[in-house]
Amino acid sequence: MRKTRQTLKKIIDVIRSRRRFLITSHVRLDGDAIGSELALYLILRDMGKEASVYNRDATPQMYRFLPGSDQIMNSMDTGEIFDAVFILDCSDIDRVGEEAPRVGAIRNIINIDHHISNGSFGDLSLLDPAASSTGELVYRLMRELGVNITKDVAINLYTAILTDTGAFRYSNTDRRTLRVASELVAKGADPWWISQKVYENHPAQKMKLLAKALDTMAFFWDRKIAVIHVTKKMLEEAGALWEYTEGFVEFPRSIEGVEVAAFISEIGDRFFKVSLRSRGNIDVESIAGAFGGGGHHNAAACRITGDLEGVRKQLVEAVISNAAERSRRD
Ligand SMILES: [Mn+2]
Repeated sequence: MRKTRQTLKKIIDVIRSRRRFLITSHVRLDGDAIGSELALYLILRDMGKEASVYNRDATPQMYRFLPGSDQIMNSMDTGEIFDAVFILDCSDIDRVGEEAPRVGAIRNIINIDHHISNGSFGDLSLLDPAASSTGELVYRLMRELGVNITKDVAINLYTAILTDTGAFRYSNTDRRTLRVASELVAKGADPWWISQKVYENHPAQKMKLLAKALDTMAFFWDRKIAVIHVTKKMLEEAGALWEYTEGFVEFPRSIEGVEVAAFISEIGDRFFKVSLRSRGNIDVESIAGAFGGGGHHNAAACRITGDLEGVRKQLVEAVISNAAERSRRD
C-alpha cells in the first residue's frame, strides 16, 4: 500500500513536469482498455497537456459512444516525440502490438495494470491485482491528482469498470469497486444509458454468430469443462466481425456445473486464441501461463498453435492436469 502511494506520487510528478503524453493499450481492445485510455486522455487535456491515444486495433463499434473515442489514432506518426507513455491494462509491453518497440523506446514508461501476471515493465508500475480493472486504478490516480472528474471522464471510467467486472457480477467486484462506481454515477455516468450502449446494442450478425458458436458446445470431464469455438469460416458465414465475439465465453461459463469454460477462436492459420473462465478454485491464469498467456485467477487467455481438434485436446488435458495437481497439493 505504501509502495503504491509512492508510485502514485511519482506518476503525478511525471504528469506535472512533462507536457507530451502518449496513451496506449493492448491489441483486441476491450472496454477497460479504451475507457481507461480515454479517461486519462481527457484529464491530461483538461490539465493543458498534449495527449494522444494510439491503439493498433480500431475501436470496436460498441465502444464508439465513449467520449473522446473519435480522437484515437490507429497509426503512429514517425516524427512525433513524447515525454512519457502510459501503457494501460497490458500485462506485457508486447501486448501493444507491432509498435511495442517504438513505444518501449519512449523515455518515461508508466505501466498501469491489474493483471496478476504483469511483470512490472517500464519505469513506473502502478499494479494492483486486487483492483477490479485498470479503470479503477486510473480513478485512484485521478483522486490523487486532485483533478475534477467531468461527466465525460466518469462515463469512460464507469464503462471500464462495468465491462471488466461483467456488469458487477465477477469475483473482482467488491465494496471498493461499487463505491468507485457510485462516485462516478455522482459525477454524471448514467448506468442505464451506458448499459444500453454496451449490452443492448448488438448487431444482428453477432447473434447469428453466437448461435453458430453455441452449436459447437462440447463438454469434457464430467461436464465440468465446456468449450465453444468460432472459426474464420463461421465469422464469414454470419457476416460478423471478430470483435463481436467479446463475451461469448460467458455462455459456457453460465452453465450449471461448469467449472471451466473456454472459447477458442481462429486468429490465423493453425493459430487460435483461447479465452478461459473459471469459477471457484481452478486457476485459469496458471493454465494460460503454461501456454505462454496470462490473466487472472478466474479469467485468462493464451494462444495455441495446431488444428482445432488438437488445440481443444491440449487445453482440456491442461485443465484436468492442473486440477489434479492442485488436489494433490491441497
Ligand atoms: Mn482490464
